[in-house]
Amino acid sequence: MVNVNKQDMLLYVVTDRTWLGEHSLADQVEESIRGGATFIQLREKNLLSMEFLREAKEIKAVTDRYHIPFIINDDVEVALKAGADGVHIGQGDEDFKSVREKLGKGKVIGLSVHTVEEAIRAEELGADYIGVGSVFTTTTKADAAPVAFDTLKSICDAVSIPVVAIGGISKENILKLSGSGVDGVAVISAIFAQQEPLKAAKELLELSRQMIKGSSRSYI
Ligand code: TZP
Ligand code: MG
Repeated sequence: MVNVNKQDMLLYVVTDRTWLGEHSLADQVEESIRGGATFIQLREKNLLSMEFLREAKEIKAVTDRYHIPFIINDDVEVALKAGADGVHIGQGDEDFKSVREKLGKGKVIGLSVHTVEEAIRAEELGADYIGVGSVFTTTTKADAAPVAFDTLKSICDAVSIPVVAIGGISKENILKLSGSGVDGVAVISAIFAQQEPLKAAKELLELSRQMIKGSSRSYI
């Protein structure tokens, strides 16, 4: 049983193997956690199930050691078999209710939303948190639709579950999210495309803390 807190969203790290070089994903994930990552999502778009599962187990061994929540993008079967804390799904993925039935109540389901209506619906459905983006321009996800600051703010005002912003967030622009009400940032390239993921995570965590200060949403 895992409860997602707003603090877990501070530095939400989504994996990507594009920039690994000679490093292993598990090592880079560990570096990001040592730097301050508060949540890990394993995101694989091109792996076969067997390999995905093997990797999920490997990353889970790392997140377990540091007691960091660990979830899987899209694949409910892999999440269950690997003993992950849950899944993250998008609007076009498997139906929320069917995912909840398969996972059970004790697991985390994060849902991507782009509008206030989708956000309210996500909360009604029982999503544990929502991801909102793309808040800035990104090249990491080809079909990422932009979400304006005002929409992001309206979404944060409309729900009480944790909200994490995603898309093109870097140490250069993260403070532009101040005042939106988000509880943290989800990042890929700002960690995995960096020479030193540990250092990058450290800087981003500090900036994320600064960014959420003065947030209009109260901490429970
Ligand atoms: N969903 C919306 S934007 C995005 C995803 C998965 C990509 C985020 O990657 P980056 O490198 O942090 O822009
Ligand atoms: Mg998806």
